[in-house]
Amino acid sequence: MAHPLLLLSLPILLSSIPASSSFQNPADLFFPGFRSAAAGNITLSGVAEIDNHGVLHLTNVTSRLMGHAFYSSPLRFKDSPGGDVSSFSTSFVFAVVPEYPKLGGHGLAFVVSPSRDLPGALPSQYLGLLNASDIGNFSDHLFAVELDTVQDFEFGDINDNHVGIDINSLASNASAPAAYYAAGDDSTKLDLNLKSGKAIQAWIDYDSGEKVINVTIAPSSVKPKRPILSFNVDLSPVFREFMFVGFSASTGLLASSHYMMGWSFCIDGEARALEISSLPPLPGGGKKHPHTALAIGISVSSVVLAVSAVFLAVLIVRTIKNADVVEQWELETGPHRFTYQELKKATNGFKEKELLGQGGFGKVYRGTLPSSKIQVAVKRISHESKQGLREFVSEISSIGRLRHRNLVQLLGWCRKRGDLLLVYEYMANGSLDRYLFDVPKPKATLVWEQRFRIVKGVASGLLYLHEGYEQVVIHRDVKASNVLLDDELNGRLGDFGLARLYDHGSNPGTTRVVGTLGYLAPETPRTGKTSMSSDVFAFGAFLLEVACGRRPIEQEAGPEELVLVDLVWERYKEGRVLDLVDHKLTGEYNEGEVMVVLRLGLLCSNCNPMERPTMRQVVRYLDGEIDVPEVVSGPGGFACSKAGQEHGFEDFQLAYPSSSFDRMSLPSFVANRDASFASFSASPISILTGRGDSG
Ligand SMILES: *[C@@H]1O[C@H](CO)[C@@H](O)[C@H](O)[C@H]1NC(C)=O
Ligand SMILES: *[C@@H]1O[C@H](CO)[C@@H](O)[C@H](O)[C@H]1NC(C)=O
Ligand SMILES: *[C@@H]1O[C@H](CO)[C@@H](O)[C@H](O)[C@H]1NC(C)=O
Ligand SMILES: *[C@@H]1O[C@H](CO)[C@@H](O)[C@H](O)[C@H]1NC(C)=O
Ligand SMILES: *[C@@H]1O[C@H](CO)[C@@H](O)[C@H](O)[C@H]1NC(C)=O
Ligand SMILES: *[C@@H]1O[C@H](CO)[C@@H](O)[C@H](O)[C@H]1NC(C)=O
Ligand SMILES: CC(=O)N[C@H]1CO[C@H](CO)[C@@H](O)[C@@H]1O
Repeated sequence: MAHPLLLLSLPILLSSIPASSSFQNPADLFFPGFRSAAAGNITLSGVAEIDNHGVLHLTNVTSRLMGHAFYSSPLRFKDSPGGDVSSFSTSFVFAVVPEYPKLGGHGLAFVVSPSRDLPGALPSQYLGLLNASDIGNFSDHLFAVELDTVQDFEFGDINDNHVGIDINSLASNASAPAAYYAAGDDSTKLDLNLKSGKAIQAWIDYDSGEKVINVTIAPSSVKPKRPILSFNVDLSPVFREFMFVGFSASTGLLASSHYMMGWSFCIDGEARALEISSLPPLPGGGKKHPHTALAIGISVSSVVLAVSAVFLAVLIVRTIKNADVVEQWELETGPHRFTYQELKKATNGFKEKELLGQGGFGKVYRGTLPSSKIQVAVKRISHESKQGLREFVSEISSIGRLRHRNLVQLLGWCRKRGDLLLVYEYMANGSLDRYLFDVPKPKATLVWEQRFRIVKGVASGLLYLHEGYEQVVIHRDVKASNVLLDDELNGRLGDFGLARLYDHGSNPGTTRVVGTLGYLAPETPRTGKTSMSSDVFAFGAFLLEVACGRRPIEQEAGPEELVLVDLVWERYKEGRVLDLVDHKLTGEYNEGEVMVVLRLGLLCSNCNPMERPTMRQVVRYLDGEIDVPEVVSGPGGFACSKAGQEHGFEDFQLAYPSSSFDRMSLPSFVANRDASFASFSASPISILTGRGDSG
């Protein structure tokens, strides 16, 4: 029913019609897919593209991208430049497919903007909409509804799965966790995961009379009656008379593919209904993400189960005496069981000549698989190793299913009597420590750009272990000698022999302490527990060794220079921390990046696990998305000395001081009851070195 006031204003409305119709402005857009005909009316910029099926790809999973897609013509939102914004309504169907199931990057937005290419905009947390200098400026005239899958503290994001209304800024004026109300039931709110990889429909409605904007999302084409976000705002000062409408999406160091399958938009009316089932299908058939599909649940408590499962598998495989020819595709689908003959042939009978390294629990040989000619590294776990079987089971059940470009992939395994053999991807350039340390002569020196890229890669690999997998995976032995370099010099974390899994949210089990001197978090020997923050501690030591080109603990150096983190902190306080930067870089480095790495190294080395950043934050610092805070307290500031004095280290054992790829490392070190604890200093690392003579 028309409001009397509306009837009164009818003549005015009528008089304005010729003007708008002469502009040939179709205010009723309908794109059930973006097939070639419709695509003619869409302007793409950035990496956005439309595929053969008519799906709009705003971004793929490459880092730091942005994509824009706008309706090519501006739309008239006001009758006159100073007038009120008309009501409008839009609906669209999108999908966010993250590279790793739980880590989105970064998000997408419906945008109303004075321009259709958003000049100067940045990717990552800026969503391709604005940049650091024009943010919050009223003259941007930017309105957006964001579907954000990363929590940006800078912009006060509520979580990593939310919808928000943004006006000239990315600090949302209103936001809500992604969810929807059940159809026909306004009181039951159901969670909705934006980065589920599945099609989600969104509706945005602005009522010019009520001056309210409503945002509704749902996993189907049935529009819930109640919106998830309702915000009272008069958009008239924000909009110009003519504005462009469209979408923007961006990726950061972490990335998602952002897809748009259909879109409708209408001024002064309701956007036409879209039916998900009649839209072009999601690329990849909306299949579950391969990383998810590969993942199976393993918890510490089920290790027993896993042991028996592996025995059973071994038994079954043994009885099936097939030829066992390895095809390329088999290597891509998961760990494969090799025959002993194959691996013997591959490594020339485990010749010394093929030996790549020797570590805590076995020798590593270079090999070439006879069937596929693929180069591999074969780790042979010796019969004597008590750990042998346990490590073996742990490795197969965990790392075989972990996949990330910064992890060394386990390709397969074999068991022959007491010998356990693990087959890994071959890393052409060996382990990182060979390039960093003077003793023995470094293989070659890596320039700063290479080092920084390796550090960022390892951080993202470790973040994947912590947050990207079904379970939290604690690496437990992060260090330069466990970082391997592939032929493109990408840093890859290897040696997951120490990894243990525990379910997200549950307490890490108390296990025998393993790790390497100098990388071991102070709370680990105290509590006997390893956690994500103890990995972060080791990562801090790793950062410092990469920047300074020295080991966390140097045996031969003078007593006051023994502990790298203490030394860095001393110099940092004196304002001359750059003196410690690896002299092999001959002063050629990006000072800003080096400072980020050094500061972050100090932050991660904090004695108090609560003070350390998470790997997710570490990745963001390294990516430059947020500034690393000034380090104001020393890493040992939190009464570390107590750690050692209150508890004996009786059962404390550093089992594997060197990696299997690493010939040169600190001597094996086993603590004993007789060790003197009297001379503990404030740093936990010096506590450990205090007993170094026992090793
Ligand atoms: C663009 O939109 C106009 C108006 O809706 C329509 O007539 C025209 O066919 C469209 N062009 C293409 C190439 O789809
Ligand atoms: C993503 O798109 C960019 C630009 O079109 C391209 O260079 C890159 O190779 C693509 N990445 C993937 C993983 O397809
Ligand atoms: C930010 O974007 C504006 C356009 O909105 C552009 O003029 C400016 O140069 C950009 N600033 C930077 C630092 O890129
Ligand atoms: C806002 O942007 C305008 C035009 O780009 C510029 O002249 C003005 O200085 C900016 N205001 C602020 C507060 O940055
Ligand atoms: C929306 O947020 C921006 C930036 O935080 C602020 O400048 C603006 O006043 C807010 N607008 C409304 C209507 O709340
Ligand atoms: C917005 O949502 C409220 C309910 O929260 C509803 O009363 C109102 O009609 C809606 N407005 C529009 C334009 O959808
Ligand atoms: C620095 C270095 O040794 N780079 C090598 C990494 O591996 C590739 C491929 O084997 C070599 O070409 C590089 O020289």
